[in-house]
Amino acid sequence: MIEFHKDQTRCGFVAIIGAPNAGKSTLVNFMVGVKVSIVTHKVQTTRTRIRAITTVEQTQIIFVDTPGIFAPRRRLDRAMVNAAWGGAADADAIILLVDAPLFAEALKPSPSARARVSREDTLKIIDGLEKSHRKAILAFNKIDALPREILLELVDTLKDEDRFSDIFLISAEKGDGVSDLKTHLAGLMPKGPWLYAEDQLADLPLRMLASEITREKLMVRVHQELPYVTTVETERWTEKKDGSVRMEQVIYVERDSQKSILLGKGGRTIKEIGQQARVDMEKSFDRRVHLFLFVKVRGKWLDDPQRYQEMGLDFPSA
Ligand SMILES: Nc1nc2c(ncn2[C@@H]2O[C@H](COP(=O)(O)OP(=O)(O)OP(=O)(O)O)[C@@H](O)[C@H]2O)c(=O)[nH]1
Ligand SMILES: [Mg+2]
Repeated sequence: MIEFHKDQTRCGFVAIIGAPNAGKSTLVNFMVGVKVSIVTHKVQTTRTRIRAITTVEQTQIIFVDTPGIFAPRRRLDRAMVNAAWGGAADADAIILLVDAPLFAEALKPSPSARARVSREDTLKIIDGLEKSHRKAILAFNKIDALPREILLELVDTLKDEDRFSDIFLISAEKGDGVSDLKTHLAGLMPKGPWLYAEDQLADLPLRMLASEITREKLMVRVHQELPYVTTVETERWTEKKDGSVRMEQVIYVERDSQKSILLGKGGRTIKEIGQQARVDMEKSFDRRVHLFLFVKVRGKWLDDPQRYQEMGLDFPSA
């Protein structure tokens, strides 16, 4: 049991790292009890570090959600992976989150490419921890989707790895094991004053959260056709007298053909995306939202430093 003295506060950072799609953002959202980071069934959803804050008794824990770590190819990939490792470097504790069902599948005779890649990404992250002399808490996620005996076999394959201080079995979606993990983390945080107000849940400008909400809807709706070539920016945010907000967002794509896909027949696709985003924004901001979406073709936005800055990423030189 952790003992808190009345006048003694603790505060620290917990970075959650892992292969794409492991459930990092789902876990962060569950930990703080609200959705601060977008979640999709696709890999490479999170693009930058997102801080979410929770307070357990005298302890404030700042969770740092990070982009998935994978073998980067494009400039944007590199910026994302750098951001993830940067989050780990600054943290008081690191959780390596593993998609347990996918990791188990990779051990079978003929695994899917997706399972193989995810496992390789995870093993490379363990190497990276080794190189930076950091220990991590290993958390197998999605245990709701895996039989117990397979899970125990899985734990066996990594339990002797000396990079791990502890192993937790959790379901970030259902919440199994999450409160034990949270209590454990609270005990690891260093003494010090809180960095955020007790009721603050995230450290992300509202405009950016609004952009992220639209990007989530976009990824789910047109991801098949437009893999990773869009970015969303909130250009105008106007407070109205009646308490509502009028927002103008720009979705950048690289080519005209991508713009047509995004618009859809008679503008139907973009309209649907806008409606879904607006509903979520109204929930998150607790007010009426008038959302206007514009699609701009900006060839090579993936090589434009300004776009990276808007995403909260450093621009890698090559
Ligand atoms: N069954 C099950 N699915 C989960 C669980 N946690 C997350 N998921 C699903 O896994 C998918 C990926 O979740 P995310 O939270 O976006 O994963 P991520 O690690 O943040 O992904 P990136 O940001 O792309 O690196 C989503 O479809 C989630 O609903 C879980 O505990 N059980
Ligand atoms: Mg994520």
